[in-house]
Amino acid sequence: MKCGVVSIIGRPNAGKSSLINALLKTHALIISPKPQTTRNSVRCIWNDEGAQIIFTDTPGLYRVTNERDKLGIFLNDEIAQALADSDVIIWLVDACTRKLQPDDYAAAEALPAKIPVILAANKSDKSDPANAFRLYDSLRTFAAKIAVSAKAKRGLDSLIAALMPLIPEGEPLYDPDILMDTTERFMASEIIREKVLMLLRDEVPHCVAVVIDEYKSPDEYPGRKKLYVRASLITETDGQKKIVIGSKGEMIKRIGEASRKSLEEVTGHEAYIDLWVKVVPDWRRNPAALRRLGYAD
Ligand SMILES: Nc1nc2c(ncn2[C@@H]2O[C@H](COP(=O)(O)OP(=O)(O)OP(=O)(O)O)[C@@H](O)[C@H]2O)c(=O)[nH]1
Ligand SMILES: [Mg+2]
Repeated sequence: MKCGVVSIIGRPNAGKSSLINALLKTHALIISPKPQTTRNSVRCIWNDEGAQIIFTDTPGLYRVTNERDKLGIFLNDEIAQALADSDVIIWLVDACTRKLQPDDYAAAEALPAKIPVILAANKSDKSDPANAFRLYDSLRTFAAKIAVSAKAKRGLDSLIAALMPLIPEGEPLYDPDILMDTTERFMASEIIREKVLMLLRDEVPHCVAVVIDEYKSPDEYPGRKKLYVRASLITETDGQKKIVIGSKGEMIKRIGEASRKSLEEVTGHEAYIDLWVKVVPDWRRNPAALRRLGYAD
């Protein structure tokens, strides 16, 4: 048997979470057109007869420019930890890239020297990746270069084939029935955050965190017919709170409705979701608040 950990890193919006969903043929991870969707590194488990690959999703590469940006520091810690724990790294870039950015040079330097790196160019359904390959090739050597499309499900077998020789021998770390190394509560909070990203505009979603206050599943409480979730949406200001609630509560109702549908699909239970909106001033800069919101190790 082979078993190894493969971290996927790259700029925000490159399609890292989408690629893992495509590889696992599920919608396990939340995705959105807005950058900085992913905030925690999450392990997802891929199995076939001879191998288990643990794909670690990471937040988009992010440059902290202000020491008070404690959420940004946490995102970077998540990436650094994932890199350190990897057997192989996939650097996922956008096939449409026309010019390297300062972040790309910083990423090339942050990659550990001893771990093999595969360059994967995503969104190859939109653009020929030849130019992106040429640009990133100038930054370092790669174990392989693969064109993929998470959306069109292209290049996935080639990516697995390129990974396989780099995966060490070893027994599986996870039971083959396990899809993700997270809790149902975490998944529920991510589903709600995905709807916040989908339905709210501009900067507002980035100022929102979700806390699950109560989670009662029929799996644990057989007397219950429905899954009950009570969650708080945390904003930084009163103005954001008003936007999240919307006029006559219309926005929070839409977020709740969309979350309920996704949660029912994922858990297979009828669900009831009770959403509250609370202000925690400046939570993204407040280490104690970040700890309570799950953005701390
Ligand atoms: N055309 C096209 N769009 C894609 C592809 N893969 C992902 N996308 C879109 O790109 C956007 C970002 O996808 P995500 O998977 O959230 O990207 P990410 O790299 O995880 O982003 P962060 O978590 O913010 O770092 C979404 O709107 C996806 O639908 C692809 O292969 N082709
Ligand atoms: Mg993501």
